[in-house]
Amino acid sequence: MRSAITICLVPEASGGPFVFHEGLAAGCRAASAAGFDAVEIFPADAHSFPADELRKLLVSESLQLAAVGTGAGWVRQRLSLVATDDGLRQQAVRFIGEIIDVAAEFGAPAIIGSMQGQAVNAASRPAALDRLADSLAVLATRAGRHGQSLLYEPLNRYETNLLNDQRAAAEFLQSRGLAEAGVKLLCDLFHMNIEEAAPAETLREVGSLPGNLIGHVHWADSNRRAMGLGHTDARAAYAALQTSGYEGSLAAEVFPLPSADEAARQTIASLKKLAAG
Ligand code: LER
Ligand code: MN
Repeated sequence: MRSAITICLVPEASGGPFVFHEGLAAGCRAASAAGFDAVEIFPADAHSFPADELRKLLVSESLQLAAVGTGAGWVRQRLSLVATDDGLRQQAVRFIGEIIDVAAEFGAPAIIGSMQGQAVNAASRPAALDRLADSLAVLATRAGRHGQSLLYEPLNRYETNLLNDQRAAAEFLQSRGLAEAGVKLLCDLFHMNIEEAAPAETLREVGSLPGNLIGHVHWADSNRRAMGLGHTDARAAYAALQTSGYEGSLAAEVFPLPSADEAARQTIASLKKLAAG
């Protein structure tokens, strides 16, 4: 499994659960110094994505790009894949599609987290899920043209009313033909701590489904601090991922607490300890 850490390039998301907020170069240098294999980037949009600078930094800092977030479309423009206004929904699909294209240049997938949006109320949830499925199908096709998967992230109930737990999301992806189209689950252990009865059990279960559905992991403790600073059973989660043959990234999407460097150091320490057995 590959270690990764988040770099946020969006000032409006400066209070968000990302470790580095001081620009791309500073983030890559700090990630490399802490010993990470890869970075996950949260850009403002595809047009401002610093592709040339990133290409150089990945070489000079010996890093890979693990994934690219799309949530700025929600944070800055309130775009969502389930918007009832079809024009807005198409704008959301376009926003993410463009990020899929730039991420693919680096061999990385895009993440659908906050951009999934929310149903207006319980009664409108089925229709919202239909819109989500239609949007994901279009985006999975676009990612597939680059040979990339698309990451769908179930969020906890305080952030969405669409799909909160991994099993429900897996069932959704399978029953709508989206798993087959290349949509994979992003398992965020912070959200899972809220929604799953036993996160490690769930990882084992969705990790054993046909098609290897786990595409990415946000490696966060129960309080959204670096792993080891909360009460998540990291060993059980790690063992479940090993059992399911997961070979992707464990990306620290956590608050920079007590400081960004300390969160980075703590994450690497937790991973080294687990890898050592
Ligand atoms: C995004 O990866 C995520 O986990 C959401 O909670 C949005 O912050
Ligand atoms: Mn996440």
